[in-house]
Amino acid sequence: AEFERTFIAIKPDGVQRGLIAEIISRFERKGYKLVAIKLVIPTNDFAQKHYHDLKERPFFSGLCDFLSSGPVLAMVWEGEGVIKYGRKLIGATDPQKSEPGTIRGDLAVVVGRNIIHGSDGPETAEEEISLWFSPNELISYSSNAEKWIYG
Ligand code: DAT
Ligand code: MG
Repeated sequence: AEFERTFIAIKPDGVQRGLIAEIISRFERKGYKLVAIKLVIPTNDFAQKHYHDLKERPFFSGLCDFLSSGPVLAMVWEGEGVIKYGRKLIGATDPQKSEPGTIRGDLAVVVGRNIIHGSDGPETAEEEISLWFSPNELISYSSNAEKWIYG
């Protein structure tokens, strides 16, 4: 089956803190399918493109400096409702307000170092996937688990 896709990235703090496997496992065990993954150090220019919606905010330049400060694990995950539910797994933007059980709630403390990014809707998902990945990096394959996850 073909489901929606979302862009998920582990920011430099999550990579440096050794949280890659912990974070991937939460998406994987839920039943979502990984369709693209790569480790990249974005340029500051690229970070500004990624966060273009926030360019008027006071924290914009610090945010772009941070995102481009080290390796980012960029991923695309696929599944029914993955855009909205992925945000739920991630938790509120400010980890002080994220529920326990969410990625930010369990693993982060302050908003400026909240370890993970997830697309906030279908349009941004499409935009971010095409910013970070070329079409040939998106891998279409059928998962044997699918019939047990979706029935
Ligand atoms: P989200 O990452 O939950 O989609 P967002 O798109 O509003 O949140 O903001 C993008 C990132 O910018 C966020 O993950 C952390 C940073 N940020 C947001 N609000 C901030 C603030 N008030 N101070 C510092 N950084 C902030
Ligand atoms: Mg956002």
